This record gives sequence, C-alpha cells and structure tokens, in this order.
Amino acid sequence: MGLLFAKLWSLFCNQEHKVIIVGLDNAGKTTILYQFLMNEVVHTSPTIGSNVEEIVVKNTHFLMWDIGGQESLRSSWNTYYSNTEFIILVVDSIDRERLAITREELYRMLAHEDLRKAAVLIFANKQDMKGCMTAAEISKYLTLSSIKDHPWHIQSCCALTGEGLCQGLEWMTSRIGVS
Ligand code: G3D
Ligand code: MG
Repeated sequence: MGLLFAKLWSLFCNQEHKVIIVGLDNAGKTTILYQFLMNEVVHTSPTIGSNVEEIVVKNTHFLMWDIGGQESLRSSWNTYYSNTEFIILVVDSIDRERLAITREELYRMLAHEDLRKAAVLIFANKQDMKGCMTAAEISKYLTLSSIKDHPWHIQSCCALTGEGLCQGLEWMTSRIGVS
C-alpha cells in the first residue's frame, strides 16, 4: 500500500503542468520567467524554444510559456490555450492607462472554452515604482471578486528583486489536485 501510494504520488508529482504567462508588452513577463529559473531549487534544462521553460517547485513541474504581449501578437494567444492549467497574468502596476486593455484581455481569456478549467494568478508587478497601483486597486479595477468560475489569486511583486514571486508559485502548487 505504502509503495503503491509512493508510486502514484511520484507519478502525480512528475506530471507537467502547463502555464501560460500573459500580459501586455513591458509588463515584466520575461523578467518573471527568468527569476523563476534563477530561484528554483532544481534547475532543469530549458526546453523547446527560448521562451518556454520548465520550472520545478517542490517536485511539481511547470512548463511555462512566456507569450508575447504586443498588440499584434495578442490575437494569437489562443493558439497556446489548450491544456493550460494556469494563467499567469502580469500587470504593470504603474501603467494605469492600459489597465483597461488588460481587463478586456482577461475577460476574453476567461470566456474561452480551452481555458475553462484554468486557474488565474495575477501578478501586480513593479511594486517598487513610485506611485504604482496596489494589488487591491488592481483587483478592484479588474473586478476580480466577480470571477466565480475560475480560481484566482492576486499577488503583488517586484520581478527585479523577485519579491512576491515565491508566494505566487506557492499558490499555484497549492491548487494542484484541488479541482
Ligand atoms: P515583457 O516580457 O512583459 O514584455 P519584460 O516585459 O520582462 O521584458 O520587462 C519590461 C521592462 O520592465 C524591462 O525594462 C524590465 O527590466 C522592467 N521590469 C520588469 N519587472 C520590473 C519590476 O518589478 N520593477 C521595475 N522597476 N521594472 C521592471 P527594460 O528597461 O529592460 O526595458
Ligand atoms: Mg517578454
């Protein structure tokens, strides 16, 4: 029994969980991805292309796709959606003007059939910038509390120092096996 459990557990743990990192250009997506890589305990070799990386957190493998956020690229985000378990939405907390666009993109994603089961982690990035919006302000503007059909969590962070990133990853690992 113990052995079987251990086997199942290791199978489960070594499963790869697909993550897409989205957000407008300049939000800090690539910086976050590379902070994850620097900080992980076990560093496995990069896979596939330059912006896809495998991150291992406490035996949990995440395959993270850093998707370009420029306007011309946003329409192709949906080609990455299938089998996605987590969406990491990176927000530039100083960019008040474009928060409306982020909001639109968020709700467009949540309505997409392929993301029906995905959990959403929102990083309120660039908290080191003077005059930035707090996670609470961003949460309110994005009306996160109205999202009932997807698990979500907002975390303030600073990708430059890495502050807050671990807490975000911990939330993700805590979601695995829940639903
Ligand atoms: P993107 O991949 O979402 O397009 P990047 O964004 O990761 O390329 O980051 C865009 C710029 O924002 C970079 O600056 C990066 O250093 C900066 N940045 C990312 N995170 C933070 C943060 O938490 N605080 C601050 N102050 N800056 C951040 P450059 O100057 O290289 O374009
Ligand atoms: Mg980038």
